[in-house]
Amino acid sequence: MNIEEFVCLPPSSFPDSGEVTWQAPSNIALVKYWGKTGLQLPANPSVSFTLKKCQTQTQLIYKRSAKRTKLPEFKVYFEGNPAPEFEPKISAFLGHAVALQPFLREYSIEIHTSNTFPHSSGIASSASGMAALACCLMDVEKRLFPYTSSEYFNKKASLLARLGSGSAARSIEGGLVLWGQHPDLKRSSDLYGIPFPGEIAPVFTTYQDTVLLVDKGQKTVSSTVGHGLMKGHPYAKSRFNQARTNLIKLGAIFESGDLSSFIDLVETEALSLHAMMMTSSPSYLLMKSETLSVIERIREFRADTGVPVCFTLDAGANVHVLYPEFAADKVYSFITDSLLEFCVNGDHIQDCVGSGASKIR
Ligand code: 2P0
Repeated sequence: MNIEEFVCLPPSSFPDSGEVTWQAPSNIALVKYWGKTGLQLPANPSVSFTLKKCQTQTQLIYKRSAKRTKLPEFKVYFEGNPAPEFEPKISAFLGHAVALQPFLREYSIEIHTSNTFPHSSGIASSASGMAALACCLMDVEKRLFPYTSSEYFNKKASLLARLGSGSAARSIEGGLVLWGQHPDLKRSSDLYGIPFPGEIAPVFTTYQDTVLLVDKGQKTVSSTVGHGLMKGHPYAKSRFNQARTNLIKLGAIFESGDLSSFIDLVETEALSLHAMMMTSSPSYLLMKSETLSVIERIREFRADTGVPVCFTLDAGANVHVLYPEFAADKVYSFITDSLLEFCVNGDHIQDCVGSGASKIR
């Protein structure tokens, strides 16, 4: 589909007011999106696990305005308090949304949002936050156009979320989500995320992710700036090709359930992402010494015990420890005994694969 096909026609009538609440999860990429073009289009396709516990819940209250405006008037509240610091990002997001949902110009809106994970945890909430808001907007669209199919709802919610934050495109669907066009993967699109096409071995449907909070500080370089530094990066072309190749390899691994190949590929992706940061101009480092200590301990434990545990990294210092459910007891003892000492106050989040965005009311 082209983006033009997602533009709403004028509805036959406008409700005076309404409210809706959705929650959407965070996700952790296995093949990383790093570098973009145009309007939040990815330079390479990516795939992620949808998470279950790290969620944003958003209530949207909408009222018909006295006059049509260029952008809907809006107010944002975070955990019950006015949150003007979110306004620039939401204003930019709504600017994109009105182009696809012109009916929004008829309304003023209130956005009340909160996270299930602590906001000072260093876990990015842009993916879950933009996905939850996009689902609320799609819910209003469905009220105006009741024949909207659930497939169209999800695709357009993902597309809207992507315009707010690229990785948010992968926070609508559950399980393993593919975002970005690949010639060998049917129905893949740069515009929105879809459930990963192909067979998925059962082991990957209940995978565990313990997020180790080794650093809760503000990142020195934002992801948006980091993506921008891939323009003119000396290794960009090789990196985008590596990601495309890894995606196809991972598709075969999803089918076979080969955990040792999974571990090798996922760790290579994580370190390749950070290698791009370290070789950008200007160069920068988001890993901390604790990040490296955790990685070394995971590799030692795996070599000593044969337990199939591995790590991945987001654009930050925190470590996602990934392992199959059958190894959960052994890995959790290892985490408690050997890894929590590197976390701020021992803080960590115990998460696993989840089922995607859902309507609360
Ligand atoms: C990802 N990350 O695939 C990659 C890997 C973090 C590490 O996309 O500028 O918040 O809003 O598109 O999506 C984080 O960047 O950046 C990210 P924008 P986003 O998840």
